[in-house]
Amino acid sequence: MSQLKPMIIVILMLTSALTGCTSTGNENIVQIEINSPLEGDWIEGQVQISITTKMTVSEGIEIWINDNYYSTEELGIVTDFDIDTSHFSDENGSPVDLNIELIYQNVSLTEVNVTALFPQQMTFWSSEDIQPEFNLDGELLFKSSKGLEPRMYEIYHLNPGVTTSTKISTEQEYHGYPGPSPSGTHVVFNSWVIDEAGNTQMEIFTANISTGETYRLTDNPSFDDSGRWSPDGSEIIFYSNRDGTMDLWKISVNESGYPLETAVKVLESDAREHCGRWSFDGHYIVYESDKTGINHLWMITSDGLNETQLTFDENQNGYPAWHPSGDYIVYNKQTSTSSNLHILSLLDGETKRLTMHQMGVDAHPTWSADGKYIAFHSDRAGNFDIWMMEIPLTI
Ligand SMILES: [Ca+2]
Ligand SMILES: [Ca+2]
Ligand SMILES: [Ca+2]
Repeated sequence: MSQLKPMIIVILMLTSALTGCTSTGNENIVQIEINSPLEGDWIEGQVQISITTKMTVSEGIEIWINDNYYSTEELGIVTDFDIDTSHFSDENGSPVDLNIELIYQNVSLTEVNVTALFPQQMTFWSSEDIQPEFNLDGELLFKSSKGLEPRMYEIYHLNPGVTTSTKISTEQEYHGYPGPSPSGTHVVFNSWVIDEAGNTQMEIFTANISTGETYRLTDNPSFDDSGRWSPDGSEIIFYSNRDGTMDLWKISVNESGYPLETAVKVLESDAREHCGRWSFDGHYIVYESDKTGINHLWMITSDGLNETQLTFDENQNGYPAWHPSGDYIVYNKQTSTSSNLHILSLLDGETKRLTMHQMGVDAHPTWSADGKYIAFHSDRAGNFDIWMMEIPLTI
Protein backbone atom coordinates (compact mmCIF):
# COMPACT_ATOMS: atom_id res chain seq x y z
CA MET A 1 0.00 0.00 0.00
CA SER A 2 1.63 3.19 -1.12
CA GLN A 3 1.30 6.29 0.97
CA LEU A 4 0.95 9.75 -0.39
CA LYS A 5 4.26 11.35 0.35
CA PRO A 6 4.53 15.03 1.17
CA MET A 7 4.56 17.19 -1.90
CA ILE A 8 8.00 17.90 -3.16
CA ILE A 9 8.79 21.58 -2.89
CA VAL A 10 11.85 22.81 -4.60
CA ILE A 11 13.19 26.22 -3.82
CA LEU A 12 15.78 27.10 -6.33
CA MET A 13 17.99 30.10 -6.23
CA LEU A 14 17.94 31.23 -9.82
CA THR A 15 20.47 33.82 -10.77
CA SER A 16 20.21 36.48 -13.41
CA ALA A 17 19.83 33.89 -16.14
CA LEU A 18 16.11 33.60 -15.40
CA THR A 19 15.20 37.25 -15.62
CA GLY A 20 17.86 38.38 -18.02
CA CYS A 21 19.11 40.99 -15.56
CA THR A 22 22.65 41.24 -14.46
CA SER A 23 23.17 39.92 -11.00
CA THR A 24 22.94 42.51 -8.30
CA GLY A 25 22.99 40.07 -5.44
CA ASN A 26 19.15 40.13 -5.26
CA GLU A 27 18.63 36.61 -6.64
CA ASN A 28 15.11 35.65 -7.57
CA ILE A 29 13.76 32.85 -5.45
CA VAL A 30 11.62 30.59 -7.61
CA GLN A 31 9.34 28.08 -5.98
CA ILE A 32 7.74 25.31 -8.04
CA GLU A 33 5.41 22.62 -6.76
CA ILE A 34 3.72 19.86 -8.72
CA ASN A 35 0.22 19.93 -7.23
CA SER A 36 -1.11 17.09 -9.34
CA PRO A 37 -0.49 14.26 -9.86
CA LEU A 38 0.96 13.43 -6.45
CA GLU A 39 3.78 11.05 -5.65
CA GLY A 40 2.48 7.47 -5.96
CA ASP A 41 -0.64 8.38 -7.97
CA TRP A 42 -1.93 6.22 -10.77
CA ILE A 43 -2.62 8.12 -13.98
CA GLU A 44 -4.05 7.29 -17.39
CA GLY A 45 -4.73 8.94 -20.73
CA GLN A 46 -4.14 12.66 -21.27
CA VAL A 47 -2.91 13.90 -17.89
CA GLN A 48 -2.72 17.50 -16.76
CA ILE A 49 0.37 18.29 -14.72
CA SER A 50 -0.70 21.09 -12.42
CA ILE A 51 2.05 23.42 -11.18
CA THR A 52 2.24 26.17 -8.61
CA THR A 53 5.05 28.61 -9.25
CA LYS A 54 5.99 32.04 -8.02
CA MET A 55 7.79 32.84 -11.24
CA THR A 56 6.82 36.27 -12.55
CA VAL A 57 7.85 35.68 -16.14
CA SER A 58 7.25 32.80 -18.52
CA GLU A 59 10.27 30.54 -18.89
CA GLY A 60 10.91 27.41 -20.88
CA ILE A 61 11.06 24.44 -18.51
CA GLU A 62 12.06 21.04 -19.89
CA ILE A 63 9.88 18.06 -19.08
CA TRP A 64 11.81 14.80 -18.78
CA ILE A 65 10.07 11.46 -18.30
CA ASN A 66 12.11 8.43 -17.20
CA ASP A 67 15.30 10.37 -17.96
CA ASN A 68 14.22 11.00 -21.56
CA TYR A 69 13.49 14.47 -22.92
CA TYR A 70 9.71 14.81 -23.44
CA SER A 71 8.93 18.48 -24.20
CA THR A 72 9.62 22.07 -23.24
CA GLU A 73 6.75 23.98 -21.62
CA GLU A 74 6.46 27.68 -20.92
CA LEU A 75 5.89 27.91 -17.20
CA GLY A 76 5.42 30.92 -15.01
CA ILE A 77 2.47 32.67 -16.59
CA VAL A 78 0.91 29.39 -17.75
CA THR A 79 1.30 26.92 -14.92
CA ASP A 80 -0.24 23.69 -16.19
CA PHE A 81 0.68 21.40 -19.06
CA ASP A 82 -0.56 18.07 -20.45
CA ILE A 83 1.27 14.85 -21.13
CA ASP A 84 -0.07 11.96 -23.19
CA THR A 85 0.71 8.82 -21.23
CA SER A 86 -0.24 6.54 -24.16
CA HIS A 87 3.31 7.11 -25.51
CA PHE A 88 4.63 4.92 -22.73
CA SER A 89 2.36 1.88 -23.19
CA ASP A 90 3.86 -1.48 -24.03
CA GLU A 91 1.90 -3.85 -26.27
CA ASN A 92 0.32 -5.63 -23.29
CA GLY A 93 -1.06 -2.48 -21.66
CA SER A 94 0.75 -3.32 -18.41
CA PRO A 95 1.32 -0.53 -15.85
CA VAL A 96 4.48 1.56 -16.37
CA ASP A 97 6.21 3.60 -13.67
CA LEU A 98 6.93 7.17 -14.79
CA ASN A 99 9.35 9.66 -13.26
CA ILE A 100 8.24 13.13 -14.38
CA GLU A 101 10.96 15.72 -13.84
CA LEU A 102 11.05 19.47 -14.49
CA ILE A 103 14.48 20.71 -15.52
CA TYR A 104 15.71 24.27 -16.06
CA GLN A 105 19.15 24.83 -17.52
CA ASN A 106 20.29 21.34 -16.52
CA VAL A 107 19.08 21.84 -12.97
CA SER A 108 16.31 19.61 -11.66
CA LEU A 109 13.51 21.75 -10.19
CA THR A 110 11.13 19.06 -8.98
CA GLU A 111 9.90 15.58 -9.88
CA VAL A 112 7.04 13.21 -9.19
CA ASN A 113 6.84 9.43 -9.50
CA VAL A 114 3.55 7.97 -10.74
CA THR A 115 2.28 4.80 -12.39
CA ALA A 116 0.63 5.02 -15.81
CA LEU A 117 -2.25 2.64 -16.54
CA PHE A 118 -3.55 1.80 -19.99
CA PRO A 119 -7.25 0.89 -20.27
CA GLN A 120 -7.89 -1.42 -23.22
CA GLN A 121 -11.13 -1.31 -25.20
CA MET A 122 -12.70 -4.78 -25.23
CA THR A 123 -15.88 -4.26 -27.31
CA PHE A 124 -16.24 -2.18 -30.46
CA TRP A 125 -19.91 -2.43 -31.38
CA SER A 126 -21.92 0.79 -31.81
CA SER A 127 -24.46 -0.67 -29.37
CA GLU A 128 -24.58 0.06 -25.64
CA ASP A 129 -22.27 -2.55 -24.08
CA ILE A 130 -22.34 -2.17 -20.32
CA GLN A 131 -22.36 -3.68 -16.81
CA PRO A 132 -19.35 -6.05 -16.97
CA GLU A 133 -18.88 -8.61 -14.21
CA PHE A 134 -15.91 -10.98 -13.90
CA ASN A 135 -16.40 -14.66 -13.24
CA LEU A 136 -13.75 -16.50 -11.21
CA ASP A 137 -11.94 -17.55 -14.42
CA GLY A 138 -11.20 -13.95 -15.46
CA GLU A 139 -13.91 -13.88 -18.13
CA LEU A 140 -16.63 -11.26 -18.28
CA LEU A 141 -20.38 -11.25 -18.56
CA PHE A 142 -21.96 -8.01 -19.77
CA LYS A 143 -25.15 -6.83 -21.40
CA SER A 144 -25.48 -5.37 -24.88
CA SER A 145 -28.20 -3.70 -26.93
CA LYS A 146 -26.60 -5.03 -30.13
CA GLY A 147 -29.28 -5.51 -32.79
CA LEU A 148 -32.09 -4.73 -30.35
CA GLU A 149 -34.69 -2.03 -29.78
CA PRO A 150 -33.48 0.84 -27.54
CA ARG A 151 -33.26 -0.12 -23.85
CA MET A 152 -33.36 -3.84 -24.61
CA TYR A 153 -30.35 -5.97 -23.77
CA GLU A 154 -29.01 -9.48 -24.10
CA ILE A 155 -26.23 -11.09 -22.07
CA TYR A 156 -22.81 -11.73 -23.62
CA HIS A 157 -19.77 -13.70 -22.52
CA LEU A 158 -16.36 -12.15 -23.17
CA ASN A 159 -13.09 -14.03 -22.84
CA PRO A 160 -10.45 -11.27 -22.85
CA GLY A 161 -8.12 -13.49 -24.88
CA VAL A 162 -10.70 -13.86 -27.66
CA THR A 163 -11.87 -10.97 -29.82
CA THR A 164 -15.51 -11.97 -30.26
CA SER A 165 -18.14 -12.04 -27.53
CA THR A 166 -20.75 -14.79 -27.52
CA LYS A 167 -24.41 -14.29 -26.71
CA ILE A 168 -26.00 -16.16 -23.81
CA SER A 169 -29.61 -17.03 -24.60
CA THR A 170 -32.23 -17.17 -21.86
CA GLU A 171 -36.01 -17.49 -21.88
CA GLN A 172 -36.39 -13.73 -21.21
CA GLU A 173 -36.14 -10.82 -23.66
CA TYR A 174 -34.80 -8.02 -21.43
CA HIS A 175 -31.68 -8.53 -19.29
CA GLY A 176 -30.13 -6.35 -16.59
CA TYR A 177 -27.08 -6.65 -14.30
CA PRO A 178 -25.83 -10.09 -15.37
CA GLY A 179 -23.76 -11.80 -12.66
CA PRO A 180 -22.15 -15.25 -12.82
CA SER A 181 -22.67 -18.08 -10.36
CA PRO A 182 -19.49 -19.07 -8.46
CA SER A 183 -19.16 -22.13 -10.69
CA GLY A 184 -19.56 -19.99 -13.81
CA THR A 185 -22.27 -22.29 -15.17
CA HIS A 186 -25.23 -19.98 -14.43
CA VAL A 187 -26.10 -16.31 -14.57
CA VAL A 188 -28.41 -14.18 -12.42
CA PHE A 189 -30.10 -11.18 -14.02
CA ASN A 190 -33.25 -9.05 -13.77
CA SER A 191 -35.93 -8.81 -16.43
CA TRP A 192 -39.33 -7.30 -17.08
CA VAL A 193 -42.42 -9.50 -17.15
CA ILE A 194 -46.06 -8.57 -17.86
CA ASP A 195 -48.42 -9.50 -15.04
CA GLU A 196 -52.05 -10.61 -15.43
CA ALA A 197 -53.28 -7.01 -15.24
CA GLY A 198 -51.00 -6.03 -18.11
CA ASN A 199 -48.50 -4.16 -15.91
CA THR A 200 -44.77 -4.61 -16.33
CA GLN A 201 -42.81 -5.65 -13.26
CA MET A 202 -39.11 -6.22 -12.72
CA GLU A 203 -38.08 -9.63 -11.38
CA ILE A 204 -34.94 -11.63 -10.64
CA PHE A 205 -34.11 -14.65 -12.82
CA THR A 206 -31.35 -17.20 -13.14
CA ALA A 207 -30.39 -19.12 -16.28
CA ASN A 208 -28.14 -22.00 -17.25
CA ILE A 209 -25.50 -20.43 -19.51
CA SER A 210 -25.21 -23.59 -21.66
CA THR A 211 -28.86 -24.54 -22.08
CA GLY A 212 -30.66 -21.25 -21.47
CA GLU A 213 -33.03 -22.93 -19.02
CA THR A 214 -34.40 -20.06 -16.93
CA TYR A 215 -35.87 -19.84 -13.41
CA ARG A 216 -37.86 -16.97 -11.96
CA LEU A 217 -36.92 -16.08 -8.37
CA THR A 218 -39.35 -13.24 -7.55
CA ASP A 219 -43.00 -12.53 -8.38
CA ASN A 220 -44.53 -9.29 -7.17
CA PRO A 221 -45.44 -5.84 -8.56
CA SER A 222 -42.45 -4.17 -6.89
CA PHE A 223 -39.08 -3.46 -8.44
CA ASP A 224 -36.61 -6.31 -7.94
CA ASP A 225 -33.19 -5.65 -9.47
CA SER A 226 -29.44 -6.26 -9.60
CA GLY A 227 -28.98 -9.81 -8.28
CA ARG A 228 -25.59 -11.18 -7.22
CA TRP A 229 -24.72 -14.74 -6.25
CA SER A 230 -23.07 -15.36 -2.87
CA PRO A 231 -19.55 -16.87 -3.12
CA ASP A 232 -20.76 -20.17 -1.58
CA GLY A 233 -23.52 -20.35 -4.20
CA SER A 234 -26.34 -20.69 -1.65
CA GLU A 235 -27.95 -17.23 -1.89
CA ILE A 236 -28.65 -14.39 -4.27
CA ILE A 237 -28.74 -10.82 -2.97
CA PHE A 238 -30.81 -8.21 -4.82
CA TYR A 239 -32.64 -5.00 -4.07
CA SER A 240 -36.37 -4.47 -3.94
CA ASN A 241 -38.89 -1.82 -2.93
CA ARG A 242 -41.51 -4.42 -2.00
CA ASP A 243 -41.50 -3.20 1.61
CA GLY A 244 -41.83 0.54 0.95
CA THR A 245 -38.26 1.73 0.37
CA MET A 246 -35.46 0.18 -1.64
CA ASP A 247 -33.84 -2.48 0.54
CA LEU A 248 -31.35 -5.30 0.23
CA TRP A 249 -33.01 -8.73 0.11
CA LYS A 250 -31.67 -12.21 -0.40
CA ILE A 251 -33.10 -15.52 -1.47
CA SER A 252 -31.77 -19.08 -1.07
CA VAL A 253 -31.11 -21.02 -4.27
CA ASN A 254 -29.75 -24.44 -5.21
CA GLU A 255 -26.69 -24.93 -7.44
CA SER A 256 -28.88 -24.47 -10.53
CA GLY A 257 -30.25 -21.15 -9.34
CA TYR A 258 -33.64 -22.59 -8.43
CA PRO A 259 -35.27 -20.68 -5.54
CA LEU A 260 -35.59 -22.70 -2.33
CA GLU A 261 -37.33 -20.29 0.06
CA THR A 262 -39.06 -16.93 -0.02
CA ALA A 263 -36.78 -13.89 0.03
CA VAL A 264 -35.78 -12.26 3.34
CA LYS A 265 -34.74 -8.68 4.00
CA VAL A 266 -31.04 -8.27 4.76
CA LEU A 267 -31.12 -4.81 6.31
CA GLU A 268 -33.91 -2.70 7.80
CA SER A 269 -33.62 0.92 6.64
CA ASP A 270 -35.82 3.79 5.47
CA ALA A 271 -33.10 4.92 3.07
CA ARG A 272 -32.58 3.73 -0.48
CA GLU A 273 -30.19 0.75 -0.49
CA HIS A 274 -29.09 -1.00 -3.63
CA CYS A 275 -26.24 -2.69 -5.56
CA GLY A 276 -25.37 -5.17 -2.79
CA ARG A 277 -22.10 -6.94 -3.58
CA TRP A 278 -20.58 -9.85 -1.58
CA SER A 279 -16.90 -9.85 -0.65
CA PHE A 280 -14.99 -12.77 -2.20
CA ASP A 281 -15.04 -14.63 1.16
CA GLY A 282 -18.77 -13.97 1.55
CA HIS A 283 -18.35 -12.35 4.98
CA TYR A 284 -19.24 -8.78 3.96
CA ILE A 285 -21.66 -6.95 1.70
CA VAL A 286 -20.89 -3.51 0.29
CA TYR A 287 -23.79 -1.48 -1.10
CA GLU A 288 -25.02 2.00 -1.90
CA SER A 289 -27.26 3.97 0.46
CA ASP A 290 -28.56 7.54 0.45
CA LYS A 291 -29.01 7.45 4.23
CA THR A 292 -27.04 10.70 4.66
CA GLY A 293 -28.83 12.39 1.76
CA ILE A 294 -26.02 11.58 -0.67
CA ASN A 295 -25.44 8.25 -2.35
CA HIS A 296 -22.51 6.71 -0.46
CA LEU A 297 -20.86 3.33 -0.05
CA TRP A 298 -21.79 1.39 3.05
CA MET A 299 -20.88 -2.05 4.33
CA ILE A 300 -22.47 -4.70 6.54
CA THR A 301 -21.47 -8.15 7.65
CA SER A 302 -23.38 -10.76 5.65
CA ASP A 303 -25.77 -11.31 8.58
CA GLY A 304 -27.03 -7.76 8.03
CA LEU A 305 -25.29 -6.29 11.11
CA ASN A 306 -22.42 -3.82 11.69
CA GLU A 307 -23.68 -1.15 9.29
CA THR A 308 -20.69 1.04 8.43
CA GLN A 309 -20.43 4.11 6.21
CA LEU A 310 -17.38 3.95 3.92
CA THR A 311 -17.36 7.17 1.88
CA PHE A 312 -18.03 10.68 3.21
CA ASP A 313 -17.34 13.22 0.47
CA GLU A 314 -19.82 15.53 -1.26
CA ASN A 315 -20.03 13.41 -4.45
CA GLN A 316 -22.33 10.58 -5.43
CA ASN A 317 -20.44 7.30 -4.99
CA GLY A 318 -21.72 4.04 -6.41
CA TYR A 319 -21.25 0.72 -8.21
CA PRO A 320 -18.90 -0.82 -5.62
CA ALA A 321 -16.86 -3.94 -6.35
CA TRP A 322 -14.50 -5.85 -4.05
CA HIS A 323 -10.82 -6.60 -4.37
CA PRO A 324 -10.35 -10.37 -3.77
CA SER A 325 -8.47 -9.64 -0.50
CA GLY A 326 -11.43 -7.73 0.92
CA ASP A 327 -9.10 -4.81 1.71
CA TYR A 328 -10.12 -2.53 -1.19
CA ILE A 329 -13.27 -1.49 -3.01
CA VAL A 330 -13.34 0.04 -6.49
CA TYR A 331 -16.30 2.32 -7.23
CA ASN A 332 -17.30 5.23 -9.39
CA LYS A 333 -17.43 8.77 -8.12
CA GLN A 334 -19.81 11.07 -9.92
CA THR A 335 -19.00 14.77 -9.79
CA SER A 336 -20.83 17.58 -11.57
CA THR A 337 -18.46 17.20 -14.52
CA SER A 338 -17.22 13.61 -14.60
CA SER A 339 -17.67 10.00 -13.56
CA ASN A 340 -14.39 8.28 -12.77
CA LEU A 341 -13.28 5.17 -10.92
CA HIS A 342 -11.61 5.30 -7.52
CA ILE A 343 -10.25 2.72 -5.11
CA LEU A 344 -11.03 2.90 -1.40
CA SER A 345 -8.69 1.21 1.06
CA LEU A 346 -10.55 -0.32 4.00
CA LEU A 347 -7.18 -0.54 5.76
CA ASP A 348 -6.72 3.22 6.18
CA GLY A 349 -9.68 4.92 4.47
CA GLU A 350 -7.46 6.45 1.78
CA THR A 351 -8.72 6.66 -1.79
CA LYS A 352 -6.78 6.42 -5.02
CA ARG A 353 -8.05 7.71 -8.33
CA LEU A 354 -8.08 5.04 -11.03
CA THR A 355 -9.39 6.67 -14.22
CA MET A 356 -8.99 10.30 -15.26
CA HIS A 357 -10.91 10.69 -18.49
CA GLN A 358 -12.35 14.20 -18.55
CA MET A 359 -15.29 13.69 -20.88
CA GLY A 360 -16.22 10.02 -20.69
CA VAL A 361 -18.36 8.28 -18.10
CA ASP A 362 -16.42 5.44 -16.48
CA ALA A 363 -18.65 3.29 -14.29
CA HIS A 364 -19.64 -0.16 -13.05
CA PRO A 365 -16.16 -1.57 -12.22
CA THR A 366 -15.50 -5.24 -11.46
CA TRP A 367 -12.28 -6.79 -10.10
CA SER A 368 -10.79 -10.05 -11.38
CA ALA A 369 -10.26 -12.85 -8.85
CA ASP A 370 -6.47 -12.58 -9.19
CA GLY A 371 -6.65 -8.85 -8.37
CA LYS A 372 -4.78 -7.96 -11.56
CA TYR A 373 -7.53 -6.44 -13.71
CA ILE A 374 -10.41 -4.04 -13.34
CA ALA A 375 -13.07 -3.98 -16.06
CA PHE A 376 -15.68 -1.23 -16.39
CA HIS A 377 -17.93 0.39 -18.96
CA SER A 378 -17.11 3.72 -20.54
CA ASP A 379 -18.29 5.91 -23.40
CA ARG A 380 -14.80 7.44 -23.84
CA ALA A 381 -14.58 6.01 -27.39
CA GLY A 382 -17.90 7.53 -28.46
CA ASN A 383 -20.45 5.00 -27.20
CA PHE A 384 -20.57 2.64 -24.25
CA ASP A 385 -18.16 -0.27 -24.40
CA ILE A 386 -16.44 -2.68 -22.07
CA TRP A 387 -12.92 -1.62 -21.08
CA MET A 388 -10.33 -3.46 -19.03
CA MET A 389 -7.13 -2.29 -17.37
CA GLU A 390 -4.25 -4.09 -15.75
CA ILE A 391 -3.36 -2.53 -12.42
CA PRO A 392 -0.32 -2.87 -10.16
CA LEU A 393 -0.70 -5.70 -7.66
CA THR A 394 0.48 -3.34 -4.93
CA ILE A 395 -2.19 -0.72 -4.44
CA1 LIG B 1 -41.00 -7.61 -8.82
CA1 LIG C 1 -34.34 0.98 2.56
CA1 LIG D 1 -20.50 -0.11 -27.87
